[in-house]
Amino acid sequence: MPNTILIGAPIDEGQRRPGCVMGPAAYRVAGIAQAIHDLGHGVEDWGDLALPALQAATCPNPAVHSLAEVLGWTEVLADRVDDALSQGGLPIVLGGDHSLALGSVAGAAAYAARVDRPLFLLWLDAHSDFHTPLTTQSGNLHGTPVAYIAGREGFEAFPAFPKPIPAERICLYGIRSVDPAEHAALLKHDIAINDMRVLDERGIVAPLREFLDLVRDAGGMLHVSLDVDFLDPSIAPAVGTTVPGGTTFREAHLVMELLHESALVTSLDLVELNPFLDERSRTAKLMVELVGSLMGRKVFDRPTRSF
Ligand code: 4U7
Ligand code: MN
Ligand code: MN
Ligand code: MN
Repeated sequence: MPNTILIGAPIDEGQRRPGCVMGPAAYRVAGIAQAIHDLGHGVEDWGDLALPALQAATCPNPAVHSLAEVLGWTEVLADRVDDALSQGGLPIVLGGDHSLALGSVAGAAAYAARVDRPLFLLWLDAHSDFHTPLTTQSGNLHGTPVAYIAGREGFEAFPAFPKPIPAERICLYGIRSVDPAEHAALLKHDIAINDMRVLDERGIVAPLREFLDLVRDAGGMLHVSLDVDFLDPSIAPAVGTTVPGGTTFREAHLVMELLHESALVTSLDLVELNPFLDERSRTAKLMVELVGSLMGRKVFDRPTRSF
């Protein structure tokens, strides 16, 4: 496995519940670097990114707020994630709200385009995040990254997305809250939508394996974006946008274990942790444990899979 590179992204501007700014610090206090190191991987911590000088930006939708800030974060993150991949590292972006994925995935896409490999996206989230700045009613840009990544119109204020990811290479997983405008747009795109209804019926393994097979067959890179609200609020309360009916402790670990086994993940976001809303750090600790499973921690280390 490549060296892990931690990139702190204390972004709070993509939504309105202050606290995600403390996310990177909470992950460090919860021991994310040590946990990865203990699994035998190299770890570099690049510290927290800073917001660059703001450029004026406007959007026809008056609901949209903090556009200039989100734009600034997008540019700096794209650059740093691209740098980390170019150095042969596995970037883990410590958020910060989900608007950071506008930048992290843009950076991964720029790198993938340069090395001429297809990029795939696994979106672990309660929400589809398929609004554009023109359709969002809340005006919170953390609800827009999948649309940007898929190349939808409405992002004129943003840098052109390096090479939009075709719908067939995007997998939404765990969703259970989709706004009408997102729903209408998703019907026009061939994105794999594994909502909780699908996962309840099929279980969480089969749909994930199908997607991972696509990535493997294509020799692809895989960006995973893990929103805290993918998890059920009963196990992960530290998030501003809780939605009941999320994945359980074991389901979430199993997703991470399968991802580890696949050896396909090339970059990762940890987003939406709001430590101000946590209960005795349990959400931050759970997120670090999930990273442990992704990096190879097992309940029992069988030499072969003969069970
Ligand atoms: B997250 C929402 F209205 N769709 O647009 C919106 F339900 O990154 C929520 O997944 C977006 O947490 C949630 O504000 C964004 C809302
Ligand atoms: Mn650079
Ligand atoms: Mn999200
Ligand atoms: Mn969400």
